[in-house]
Amino acid sequence: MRLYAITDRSWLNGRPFVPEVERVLAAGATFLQLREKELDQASFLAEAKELKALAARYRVPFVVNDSVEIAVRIDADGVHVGQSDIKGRDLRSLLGPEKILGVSANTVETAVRAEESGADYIGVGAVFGTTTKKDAQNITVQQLLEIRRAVSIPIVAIGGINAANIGKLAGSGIDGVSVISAIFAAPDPAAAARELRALSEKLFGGK
Ligand code: TZP
Ligand code: MG
Repeated sequence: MRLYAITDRSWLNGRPFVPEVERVLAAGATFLQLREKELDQASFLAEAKELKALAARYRVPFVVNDSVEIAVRIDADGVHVGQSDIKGRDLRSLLGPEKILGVSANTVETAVRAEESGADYIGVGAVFGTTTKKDAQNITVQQLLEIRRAVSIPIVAIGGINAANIGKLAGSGIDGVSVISAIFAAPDPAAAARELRALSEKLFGGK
């Protein structure tokens, strides 16, 4: 979970998508999520298949955002869902016991419920200001600590994390960071990923 990269082609300014993702994997991303809010379903499906094969070559787990149906259909390693994607469904049953289930949670209550429902990890944020997700609610490092104490599954922090502010998460007990724009909007996404991976290892690797 140390450097969890989430795709968002809108930050790439037309630069080719799959080659950039491959460079980010080669540079040390440890987890990959396809999250493309603007793609139609057919394109999302095609891209998901392509990234699944790519991530497998780098031995990095690959999950798709939002849709457990697509995750199952392409036999992804798993799915990452937000609270609004759950809708009272038993996603663990739909996904099967071996797959990765990630859930976004930014309160103790939703985090505990996610763990009880079979989540393998939770994503918590936004820990810093972000423009990537317009409706992201900010949480404090104190709230992050409270969530850390309430669950025992791995936690990745998300939201506005970059090389300049990642140090503020030291001591929060997280397992790693989840990053979109600090990687994909960087002039050199691979270099950004390399730097973030090194920082994340230093800050969160000693547990
Ligand atoms: N969930 C909470 S904040 C966020 C998501 C998907 C956006 C993270 O993107 P960035 O660019 O790393 O701030
Ligand atoms: Mg969602």
